[in-house]
Amino acid sequence: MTSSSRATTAPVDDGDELSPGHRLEAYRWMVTARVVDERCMSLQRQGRIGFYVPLAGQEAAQVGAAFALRPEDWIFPAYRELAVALVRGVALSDIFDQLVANGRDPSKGRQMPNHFGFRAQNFVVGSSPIGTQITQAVGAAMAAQRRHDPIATVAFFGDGATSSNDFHAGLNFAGVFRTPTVFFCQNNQWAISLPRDRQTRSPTLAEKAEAYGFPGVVVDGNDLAAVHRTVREARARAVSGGGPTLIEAQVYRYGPHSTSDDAHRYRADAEVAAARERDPIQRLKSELLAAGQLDEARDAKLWEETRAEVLRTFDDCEKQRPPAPSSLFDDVFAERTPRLEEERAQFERRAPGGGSVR
Ligand SMILES: Cc1ncc(C[n+]2csc(CCOP(=O)(O)OP(=O)(O)O)c2C)c(N)n1
Repeated sequence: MTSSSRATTAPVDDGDELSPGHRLEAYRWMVTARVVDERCMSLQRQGRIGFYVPLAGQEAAQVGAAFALRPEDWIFPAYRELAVALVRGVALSDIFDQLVANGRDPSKGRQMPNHFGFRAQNFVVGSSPIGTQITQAVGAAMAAQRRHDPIATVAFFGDGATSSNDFHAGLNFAGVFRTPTVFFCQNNQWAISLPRDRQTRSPTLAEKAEAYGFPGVVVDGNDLAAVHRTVREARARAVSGGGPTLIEAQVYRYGPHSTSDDAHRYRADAEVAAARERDPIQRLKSELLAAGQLDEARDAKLWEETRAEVLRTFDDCEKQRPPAPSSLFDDVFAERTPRLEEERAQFERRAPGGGSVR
Protein backbone atom coordinates (compact mmCIF):
# COMPACT_ATOMS: atom_id res chain seq x y z
CA MET A 1 0.00 0.00 0.00
CA THR A 2 1.40 3.39 -0.93
CA SER A 3 0.50 6.69 0.63
CA SER A 4 -0.98 7.90 -2.62
CA SER A 5 -3.35 4.93 -2.79
CA ARG A 6 -4.90 5.78 0.55
CA ALA A 7 -8.03 7.78 1.22
CA THR A 8 -7.52 11.50 0.78
CA THR A 9 -10.16 12.43 3.33
CA ALA A 10 -10.70 11.15 6.82
CA PRO A 11 -12.60 7.88 6.92
CA VAL A 12 -16.10 8.48 8.20
CA ASP A 13 -17.62 5.77 10.32
CA ASP A 14 -21.36 6.15 10.52
CA GLY A 15 -21.95 3.44 13.08
CA ASP A 16 -21.68 3.97 16.81
CA GLU A 17 -18.58 1.83 17.04
CA LEU A 18 -15.60 1.46 14.76
CA SER A 19 -16.37 -1.22 12.19
CA PRO A 20 -13.91 -4.15 11.95
CA GLY A 21 -12.66 -2.71 8.65
CA HIS A 22 -11.99 0.66 10.22
CA ARG A 23 -10.20 -0.94 13.15
CA LEU A 24 -7.78 -2.62 10.77
CA GLU A 25 -7.36 0.61 8.83
CA ALA A 26 -6.70 2.45 12.09
CA TYR A 27 -4.07 -0.15 12.97
CA ARG A 28 -2.29 0.49 9.65
CA TRP A 29 -2.18 4.21 10.38
CA MET A 30 -0.84 3.59 13.87
CA VAL A 31 1.91 1.37 12.46
CA THR A 32 2.69 3.99 9.82
CA ALA A 33 2.96 6.71 12.45
CA ARG A 34 5.29 4.56 14.59
CA VAL A 35 7.51 3.78 11.60
CA VAL A 36 7.66 7.44 10.53
CA ASP A 37 8.54 8.34 14.09
CA GLU A 38 11.41 5.85 14.36
CA ARG A 39 12.71 6.92 10.97
CA CYS A 40 12.53 10.65 11.67
CA MET A 41 14.34 10.32 15.00
CA SER A 42 17.12 8.51 13.19
CA LEU A 43 17.18 10.96 10.25
CA GLN A 44 17.58 13.84 12.64
CA ARG A 45 20.51 12.09 14.36
CA GLN A 46 22.08 11.61 10.93
CA GLY A 47 21.74 15.33 10.22
CA ARG A 48 19.33 14.76 7.36
CA ILE A 49 16.44 16.66 8.96
CA GLY A 50 16.85 19.51 11.38
CA PHE A 51 14.17 18.89 13.98
CA TYR A 52 11.42 16.44 14.80
CA VAL A 53 8.79 15.98 17.52
CA PRO A 54 8.06 12.30 18.26
CA LEU A 55 4.60 10.94 18.99
CA ALA A 56 5.31 7.28 19.85
CA GLY A 57 2.88 6.14 22.55
CA GLN A 58 0.15 8.53 21.41
CA GLU A 59 -0.95 6.73 18.24
CA ALA A 60 -4.30 5.37 19.46
CA ALA A 61 -5.27 8.74 20.90
CA GLN A 62 -4.51 10.55 17.65
CA VAL A 63 -5.86 7.96 15.22
CA GLY A 64 -8.96 7.29 17.34
CA ALA A 65 -9.73 11.01 17.49
CA ALA A 66 -9.10 11.56 13.78
CA PHE A 67 -11.38 8.66 12.82
CA ALA A 68 -14.23 10.27 14.78
CA LEU A 69 -14.07 13.53 12.83
CA ARG A 70 -15.33 14.56 9.44
CA PRO A 71 -13.34 16.10 6.60
CA GLU A 72 -15.17 19.42 7.02
CA ASP A 73 -14.08 19.75 10.66
CA TRP A 74 -11.07 21.92 11.43
CA ILE A 75 -7.96 20.68 13.20
CA PHE A 76 -5.91 23.08 15.36
CA PRO A 77 -2.85 21.01 16.30
CA ALA A 78 0.03 21.64 18.65
CA TYR A 79 3.14 20.09 17.04
CA ARG A 80 2.89 16.38 17.82
CA GLU A 81 -0.14 15.49 15.70
CA LEU A 82 1.49 13.75 12.74
CA ALA A 83 -0.85 10.74 12.94
CA VAL A 84 -3.90 13.03 12.81
CA ALA A 85 -2.53 14.59 9.62
CA LEU A 86 -1.96 11.17 8.04
CA VAL A 87 -5.49 9.99 8.80
CA ARG A 88 -6.86 13.24 7.37
CA GLY A 89 -5.32 12.27 4.04
CA VAL A 90 -2.01 14.13 4.14
CA ALA A 91 0.50 12.11 2.10
CA LEU A 92 3.76 10.98 3.67
CA SER A 93 5.57 12.91 0.96
CA ASP A 94 3.84 16.12 2.08
CA ILE A 95 5.15 15.61 5.61
CA PHE A 96 8.68 14.84 4.41
CA ASP A 97 8.69 17.71 1.91
CA GLN A 98 8.11 20.05 4.84
CA LEU A 99 10.67 18.34 7.05
CA VAL A 100 13.42 18.72 4.46
CA ALA A 101 12.05 22.06 3.16
CA ASN A 102 12.35 21.17 -0.49
CA GLY A 103 10.79 22.97 -3.46
CA ARG A 104 7.50 21.08 -2.99
CA ASP A 105 7.12 22.18 0.63
CA PRO A 106 3.95 24.33 0.69
CA SER A 107 5.57 26.54 3.34
CA LYS A 108 8.58 26.98 0.98
CA GLY A 109 11.09 26.36 3.73
CA ARG A 110 9.87 29.27 5.81
CA GLN A 111 8.48 27.24 8.68
CA MET A 112 10.45 25.42 11.31
CA PRO A 113 10.64 21.69 10.48
CA ASN A 114 7.69 19.71 11.82
CA HIS A 115 5.45 22.81 11.77
CA PHE A 116 3.29 21.80 8.87
CA GLY A 117 -0.21 22.82 7.84
CA PHE A 118 -2.42 21.47 5.08
CA ARG A 119 -5.18 23.61 3.64
CA ALA A 120 -6.97 20.80 1.80
CA GLN A 121 -7.32 18.80 5.01
CA ASN A 122 -8.42 21.75 7.22
CA PHE A 123 -5.26 21.11 9.20
CA VAL A 124 -3.97 24.43 10.53
CA VAL A 125 -0.21 25.00 10.86
CA GLY A 126 1.13 23.63 14.14
CA SER A 127 1.42 25.95 17.13
CA SER A 128 4.64 25.95 19.10
CA PRO A 129 3.68 28.81 21.42
CA ILE A 130 1.87 26.67 23.94
CA GLY A 131 -1.93 26.87 23.95
CA THR A 132 -2.37 29.48 21.22
CA GLN A 133 -4.23 27.03 19.00
CA ILE A 134 -6.88 26.64 21.71
CA THR A 135 -8.24 30.19 21.39
CA GLN A 136 -7.91 29.98 17.61
CA ALA A 137 -10.05 26.83 17.58
CA VAL A 138 -12.68 28.61 19.68
CA GLY A 139 -12.63 31.65 17.38
CA ALA A 140 -13.06 29.45 14.30
CA ALA A 141 -15.92 27.65 16.06
CA MET A 142 -17.62 30.99 16.77
CA ALA A 143 -17.30 31.88 13.09
CA ALA A 144 -18.87 28.54 12.16
CA GLN A 145 -21.75 29.23 14.56
CA ARG A 146 -22.47 32.57 12.91
CA ARG A 147 -22.43 31.00 9.48
CA HIS A 148 -24.64 28.13 10.62
CA ASP A 149 -21.92 25.83 9.39
CA PRO A 150 -22.43 22.40 11.01
CA ILE A 151 -18.80 21.64 11.78
CA ALA A 152 -16.66 21.14 14.85
CA THR A 153 -13.24 22.59 15.52
CA VAL A 154 -10.79 20.46 17.44
CA ALA A 155 -7.88 21.78 19.47
CA PHE A 156 -5.12 19.27 20.22
CA PHE A 157 -2.78 20.08 23.08
CA GLY A 158 -0.83 18.54 25.93
CA ASP A 159 -1.11 18.47 29.71
CA GLY A 160 1.28 21.41 29.97
CA ALA A 161 -1.00 23.59 27.85
CA THR A 162 -3.70 23.38 30.53
CA SER A 163 -1.54 25.83 32.52
CA SER A 164 -1.49 28.37 29.69
CA ASN A 165 -3.59 31.53 29.62
CA ASP A 166 -5.05 30.54 26.27
CA PHE A 167 -6.45 27.32 27.71
CA HIS A 168 -8.49 29.22 30.30
CA ALA A 169 -9.50 32.07 28.00
CA GLY A 170 -10.44 29.61 25.28
CA LEU A 171 -12.47 27.32 27.52
CA ASN A 172 -14.25 30.27 29.10
CA PHE A 173 -15.33 31.69 25.74
CA ALA A 174 -16.31 28.22 24.57
CA GLY A 175 -18.45 27.70 27.66
CA VAL A 176 -20.15 31.10 27.51
CA PHE A 177 -20.90 30.89 23.78
CA ARG A 178 -21.41 27.09 23.71
CA THR A 179 -19.07 26.81 20.76
CA PRO A 180 -18.81 23.61 18.69
CA THR A 181 -15.32 22.83 19.94
CA VAL A 182 -13.70 19.61 21.06
CA PHE A 183 -10.71 20.21 23.33
CA PHE A 184 -8.53 17.15 23.01
CA CYS A 185 -5.82 17.07 25.63
CA GLN A 186 -3.24 14.32 25.26
CA ASN A 187 -1.97 14.01 28.77
CA ASN A 188 1.35 12.34 28.02
CA GLN A 189 2.50 12.90 31.62
CA TRP A 190 5.32 15.31 30.83
CA ALA A 191 5.61 18.90 29.61
CA ILE A 192 9.23 18.63 28.51
CA SER A 193 10.84 17.99 31.94
CA LEU A 194 7.88 19.02 34.10
CA PRO A 195 5.85 16.03 35.33
CA ARG A 196 2.08 16.01 35.42
CA ASP A 197 1.97 16.25 39.24
CA ARG A 198 3.79 19.61 39.13
CA GLN A 199 1.32 20.97 36.60
CA THR A 200 -1.78 21.14 38.79
CA ARG A 201 -3.28 19.93 42.06
CA SER A 202 -6.48 18.90 40.25
CA PRO A 203 -6.87 15.11 40.32
CA THR A 204 -7.67 15.16 36.60
CA LEU A 205 -7.24 17.70 33.83
CA ALA A 206 -10.70 16.91 32.47
CA GLU A 207 -12.44 18.27 35.55
CA LYS A 208 -11.19 21.77 34.72
CA ALA A 209 -14.07 21.91 32.22
CA GLU A 210 -16.54 22.02 35.11
CA ALA A 211 -15.43 25.55 36.02
CA TYR A 212 -16.38 26.64 32.51
CA GLY A 213 -19.77 24.94 32.52
CA PHE A 214 -19.33 22.02 30.18
CA PRO A 215 -18.39 18.34 30.41
CA GLY A 216 -14.88 17.02 30.88
CA VAL A 217 -14.16 13.35 30.18
CA VAL A 218 -11.16 11.16 30.98
CA VAL A 219 -10.42 8.40 28.49
CA ASP A 220 -7.74 5.73 28.25
CA GLY A 221 -5.73 7.08 25.32
CA ASN A 222 -4.26 3.64 24.63
CA ASP A 223 -7.72 2.30 23.82
CA LEU A 224 -8.52 3.17 20.21
CA ALA A 225 -12.23 2.31 20.43
CA ALA A 226 -12.73 4.26 23.66
CA VAL A 227 -11.05 7.36 22.23
CA HIS A 228 -13.08 7.08 19.04
CA ARG A 229 -16.36 6.76 20.96
CA THR A 230 -15.54 9.69 23.24
CA VAL A 231 -14.54 12.05 20.44
CA ARG A 232 -17.48 10.95 18.35
CA GLU A 233 -19.90 11.83 21.15
CA ALA A 234 -18.16 15.16 21.75
CA ARG A 235 -18.35 16.01 18.07
CA ALA A 236 -22.03 15.08 17.90
CA ARG A 237 -22.76 17.31 20.90
CA ALA A 238 -20.77 20.15 19.34
CA VAL A 239 -22.49 20.15 15.95
CA SER A 240 -25.96 19.76 17.45
CA GLY A 241 -25.60 22.93 19.54
CA GLY A 242 -24.81 21.15 22.80
CA GLY A 243 -21.53 23.02 23.26
CA PRO A 244 -17.92 22.03 23.87
CA THR A 245 -16.29 19.09 25.62
CA LEU A 246 -12.87 18.74 27.18
CA ILE A 247 -11.37 15.29 26.69
CA GLU A 248 -8.31 14.15 28.60
CA ALA A 249 -6.76 11.18 26.82
CA GLN A 250 -4.27 9.59 29.18
CA VAL A 251 -1.19 8.43 27.31
CA TYR A 252 2.58 8.37 27.72
CA ARG A 253 5.26 9.94 25.57
CA TYR A 254 7.94 7.29 24.97
CA GLY A 255 10.49 9.50 23.27
CA PRO A 256 12.09 12.77 24.26
CA HIS A 257 10.01 15.94 24.04
CA SER A 258 11.69 16.66 20.72
CA THR A 259 14.99 15.84 19.04
CA SER A 260 16.47 18.77 21.01
CA ASP A 261 15.64 17.14 24.36
CA ASP A 262 17.37 14.43 26.41
CA ALA A 263 14.61 12.81 28.47
CA HIS A 264 17.13 10.63 30.38
CA ARG A 265 18.06 13.71 32.37
CA TYR A 266 14.69 13.95 34.10
CA ARG A 267 12.88 10.60 34.02
CA ALA A 268 13.73 7.01 34.84
CA ASP A 269 14.01 4.32 32.17
CA ALA A 270 11.84 2.08 34.37
CA GLU A 271 8.95 4.54 34.07
CA VAL A 272 9.17 4.46 30.27
CA ALA A 273 9.44 0.66 30.27
CA ALA A 274 6.32 0.40 32.43
CA ALA A 275 4.42 2.68 30.05
CA ARG A 276 5.53 0.59 27.09
CA GLU A 277 3.79 -2.38 28.69
CA ARG A 278 0.52 -0.59 27.85
CA ASP A 279 1.53 0.07 24.26
CA PRO A 280 -1.49 1.10 22.15
CA ILE A 281 -0.25 -0.66 19.02
CA GLN A 282 0.35 -3.95 20.84
CA ARG A 283 -3.05 -3.64 22.46
CA LEU A 284 -4.89 -3.17 19.18
CA LYS A 285 -2.82 -5.91 17.57
CA SER A 286 -3.92 -8.36 20.30
CA GLU A 287 -7.54 -7.39 19.70
CA LEU A 288 -7.19 -7.89 15.95
CA LEU A 289 -5.44 -11.25 16.42
CA ALA A 290 -8.17 -12.40 18.79
CA ALA A 291 -10.84 -11.32 16.31
CA GLY A 292 -9.11 -13.21 13.50
CA GLN A 293 -8.59 -9.97 11.55
CA LEU A 294 -4.82 -10.24 11.62
CA ASP A 295 -2.21 -12.97 11.95
CA GLU A 296 1.49 -12.75 12.77
CA ALA A 297 2.59 -13.24 9.15
CA ARG A 298 0.34 -10.45 7.84
CA ASP A 299 1.43 -8.21 10.65
CA ALA A 300 5.13 -8.77 9.91
CA LYS A 301 4.45 -8.01 6.24
CA LEU A 302 2.61 -4.81 7.15
CA TRP A 303 5.57 -3.51 9.18
CA GLU A 304 8.03 -4.51 6.48
CA GLU A 305 6.03 -2.86 3.67
CA THR A 306 5.44 0.25 5.72
CA ARG A 307 9.17 0.59 6.48
CA ALA A 308 9.97 0.22 2.79
CA GLU A 309 7.36 2.81 1.83
CA VAL A 310 8.60 5.31 4.41
CA LEU A 311 12.23 4.85 3.31
CA ARG A 312 11.38 5.17 -0.37
CA THR A 313 9.19 8.22 0.14
CA PHE A 314 11.75 10.03 2.26
CA ASP A 315 14.59 9.28 -0.16
CA ASP A 316 12.58 10.78 -2.99
CA CYS A 317 11.73 13.91 -0.97
CA GLU A 318 15.36 14.34 0.03
CA LYS A 319 16.43 14.34 -3.63
CA GLN A 320 14.17 17.24 -4.59
CA ARG A 321 15.71 20.64 -5.13
CA PRO A 322 15.22 23.32 -2.47
CA PRO A 323 12.77 26.18 -3.10
CA ALA A 324 14.12 28.85 -5.46
CA PRO A 325 15.54 31.67 -3.31
CA SER A 326 13.56 34.17 -5.41
CA SER A 327 10.37 32.56 -4.06
CA LEU A 328 10.92 34.63 -0.93
CA PHE A 329 9.21 37.50 -2.76
CA ASP A 330 6.03 35.43 -3.06
CA ASP A 331 3.21 35.35 -0.52
CA VAL A 332 4.21 38.60 1.20
CA PHE A 333 0.83 39.82 -0.07
CA ALA A 334 -1.75 37.98 -2.19
CA GLU A 335 -0.05 39.54 -5.22
CA ARG A 336 3.42 41.04 -5.58
CA THR A 337 3.35 44.83 -5.23
CA PRO A 338 5.35 47.00 -7.69
CA ARG A 339 7.99 47.43 -4.99
CA LEU A 340 8.32 43.68 -4.54
CA GLU A 341 8.50 43.20 -8.31
CA GLU A 342 11.36 45.70 -8.41
CA GLU A 343 13.21 43.95 -5.60
CA ARG A 344 12.66 40.58 -7.21
CA ALA A 345 14.02 41.91 -10.52
CA GLN A 346 17.11 43.26 -8.75
CA PHE A 347 17.59 39.90 -7.08
CA GLU A 348 17.25 38.10 -10.42
CA ARG A 349 19.88 40.38 -11.98
CA ARG A 350 22.32 39.51 -9.22
CA ALA A 351 21.43 35.84 -9.10
CA PRO A 352 20.11 34.82 -12.52
CA GLY A 353 17.65 31.93 -12.44
CA GLY A 354 16.41 32.89 -9.02
CA GLY A 355 19.67 32.01 -7.37
CA SER A 356 20.80 28.52 -6.67
CA VAL A 357 21.77 27.27 -3.32
CA ARG A 358 23.33 24.14 -4.71
C1 LIG B 1 3.99 30.00 25.69
C2 LIG B 1 5.10 29.00 25.72
N1 LIG B 1 5.74 28.75 26.87
C3 LIG B 1 6.74 27.83 26.89
C4 LIG B 1 7.11 27.18 25.76
C5 LIG B 1 8.23 26.13 25.79
N2 LIG B 1 7.62 24.81 25.62
C6 LIG B 1 7.64 24.18 24.43
S1 LIG B 1 6.88 22.71 24.49
C7 LIG B 1 6.56 22.86 26.12
C8 LIG B 1 5.86 21.77 26.89
C9 LIG B 1 4.46 21.55 26.47
O1 LIG B 1 3.97 20.40 27.09
P1 LIG B 1 2.53 19.86 26.82
O2 LIG B 1 1.56 20.96 26.64
O3 LIG B 1 2.25 18.87 27.88
O4 LIG B 1 2.63 19.14 25.40
P2 LIG B 1 3.60 17.95 24.95
O5 LIG B 1 4.83 18.61 24.39
O6 LIG B 1 3.89 17.10 26.13
O7 LIG B 1 2.86 17.24 23.88
C10 LIG B 1 7.03 24.07 26.61
C11 LIG B 1 6.90 24.52 28.02
C12 LIG B 1 6.43 27.49 24.57
N3 LIG B 1 6.70 26.87 23.42
N4 LIG B 1 5.41 28.38 24.58
